[in-house]
Amino acid sequence: MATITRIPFDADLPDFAASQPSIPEKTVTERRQYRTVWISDVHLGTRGCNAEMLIDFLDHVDSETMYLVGDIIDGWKMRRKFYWPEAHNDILWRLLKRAKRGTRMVYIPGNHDEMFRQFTGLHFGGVDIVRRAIHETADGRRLLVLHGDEFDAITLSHKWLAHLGDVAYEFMMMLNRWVNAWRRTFNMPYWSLSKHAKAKVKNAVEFISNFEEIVAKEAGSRGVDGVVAGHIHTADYRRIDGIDYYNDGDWVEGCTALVEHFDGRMEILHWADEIAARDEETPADASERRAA
Ligand SMILES: [Mn+2]
Repeated sequence: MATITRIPFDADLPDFAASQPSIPEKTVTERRQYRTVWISDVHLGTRGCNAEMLIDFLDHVDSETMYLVGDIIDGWKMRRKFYWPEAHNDILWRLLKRAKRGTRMVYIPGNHDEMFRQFTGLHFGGVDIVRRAIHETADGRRLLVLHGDEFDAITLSHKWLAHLGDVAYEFMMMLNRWVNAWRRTFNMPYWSLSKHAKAKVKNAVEFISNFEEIVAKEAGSRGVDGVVAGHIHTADYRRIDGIDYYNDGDWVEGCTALVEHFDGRMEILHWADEIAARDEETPADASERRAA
């Protein structure tokens, strides 16, 4: 008589509820709570992505609502060369976990993850995918939230040119990694090369300020009080013609997030500085560093 072999259907298939990230979640006694968090330009799937820094951020910060303001996954780079270390999986795991824990997650795909734009209006794993959003702050301001490539004429009409810029940018990010690997050897804090380079190059400065003004003007014409964008990898707050312009920066070089406190006050968090400050707070760490 034939015996029936029971196939353990789900025994060896990992499922999200039971899975764990390769870098375990830090047990932080109390995560910093914010009303809202905005991050963008993470560029998962590229070497430029500062995954460890973002993982640290996600393990220390929580919010009622979180906006992923585009370029979270870099589909352009992935098409050229597949690169997907475990730490990048860990970030997706943490974002999905957040949705599961009850954070309202809103994903606004950018130009590097435009393949997700076709899913606009859908809801996946607790994450809403939208093209743009209106966020109402605790102090009653209405903010238009979008990625920002909509206003980048170069990106739209000459995609090849944007890709060329991408190669130069990639080279700069490689230098950034070398500089920082070297700095780490000497226990020096993280330093953003292109942040300093951008501030020195006149064209880059002009490009950034043009972008900011165009985005603010567009938001103003739509009757909102302000705008939150990403895309140009430059965290900033400016009041332009009565419109609040915010940019949440990136997790490639600047490692910044935009947060809203429970009273509606907005703040840009520079996570490298936060880590440095945290390290200084622990005397044990400091003495260890001195001894090294
Ligand atoms: Mn972008």
